[in-house]
Amino acid sequence: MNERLSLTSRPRTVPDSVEIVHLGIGAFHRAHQAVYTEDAGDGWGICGITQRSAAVAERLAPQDGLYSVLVRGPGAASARVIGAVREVLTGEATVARIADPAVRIVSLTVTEKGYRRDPATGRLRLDDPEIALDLAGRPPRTVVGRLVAGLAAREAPVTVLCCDNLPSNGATLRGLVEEYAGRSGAEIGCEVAFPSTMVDRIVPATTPADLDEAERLLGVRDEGVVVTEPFTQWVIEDDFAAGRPSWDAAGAILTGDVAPYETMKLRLLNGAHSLLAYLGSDLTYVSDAVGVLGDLVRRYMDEDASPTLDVPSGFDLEAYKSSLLERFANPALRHRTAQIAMDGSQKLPQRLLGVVRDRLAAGAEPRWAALAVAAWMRHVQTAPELDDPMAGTLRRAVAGADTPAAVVDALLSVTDVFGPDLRDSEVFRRLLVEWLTRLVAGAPGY
Ligand code: CS2
Repeated sequence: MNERLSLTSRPRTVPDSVEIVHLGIGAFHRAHQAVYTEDAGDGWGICGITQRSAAVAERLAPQDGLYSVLVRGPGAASARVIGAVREVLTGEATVARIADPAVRIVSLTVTEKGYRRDPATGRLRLDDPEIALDLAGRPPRTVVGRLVAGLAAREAPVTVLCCDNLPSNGATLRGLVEEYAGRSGAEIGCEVAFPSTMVDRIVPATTPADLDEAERLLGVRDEGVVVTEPFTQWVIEDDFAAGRPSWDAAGAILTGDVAPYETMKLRLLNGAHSLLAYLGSDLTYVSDAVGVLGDLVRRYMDEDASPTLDVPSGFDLEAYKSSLLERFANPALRHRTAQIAMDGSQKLPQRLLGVVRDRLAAGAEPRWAALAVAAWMRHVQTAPELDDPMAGTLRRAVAGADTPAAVVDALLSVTDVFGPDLRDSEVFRRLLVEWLTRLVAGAPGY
């Protein structure tokens, strides 16, 4: 494949060893951490492990792990081939791969629901049937079960690097690992660091048109194309037990405290994304939705989210918010609102409900955040298929609720999402009922 590629699109390095095991080798990892790892230039190789389906392994194996990243900006598209992924395996391999002493980092992008945590408290869901089966002693199949078994089988120090959009993702994962290890009786003898990270790059699902575009640009057919935007950001807590690639040389920010970046990104980018996805659900793409709802997104950011943020010193918040709106408006990126709308129960707490809580505590009314939550409630009630791990609970809650107030009360009672504090907030309830009434009437009036 290499000789046919132009110099600029060839892999910069093709490592001959594996030091990173990555759980969840979907499009996001390949468009983000794998690119940083290659650009760091230290030759660290990645073993990617698929979580739910073998499709990525089947697509990448015949290509020797090589795949291309197609960048679609407002200008011309570009494509380059990444060589950092050296092995692609399926889930059963996880424990043995983590146990390998040559491995120094285990990173994860398994989506919010992959952790099987309680969305409101962040704690492991012991009533999750798969967690219960793992704890009962079968060879583990859950991410946390496999991670614990792998860590228990090692002696050499290792870093577990969570790259999902969860609050305090490193500490959260440490809590899940400790809880699971305690309950399963697993003994983790090696030193393990759990730094937190903030990851950012919009990565829509790849379409057949993306495969064709990459082929046109590269001159070779790649079945493993991932498509993304020009922007990329990675902020990492610099706390590693066994070294790391020079990700800083590739543009990552290594810092002592990720929290301010993480809260800002979750509440501004992801919060706005969810607002667009639920309120703009009749529009297929985010770029169309932001064309119609851009002013409202700006009001959510300015009036609700911004006052809750602890902005890192020297950081230009206004420029950041404007850049988000520009990124959302990128017409070349066919990012479907439906892709963002899935798994709302797992996303709402860190994206919108933290904003709601902080504004209520300050005596303010989080109008726009409440509108986004009301739009999610409408989605729960009316979506032809609700793609959410809590779909059963949510649909049962709204079955028979025949007024907006009844729907609001039924969903607020799902304390796994809202917690008892928001369930009992009169102000929040009133805002939700007002908005849902207007949404149902088809006259939102914002
Ligand atoms: C999106 C994110 O699908 C979603 O829920 O909000 O995947 C978003 O595109 C990324 O976090 C951007 O960094």
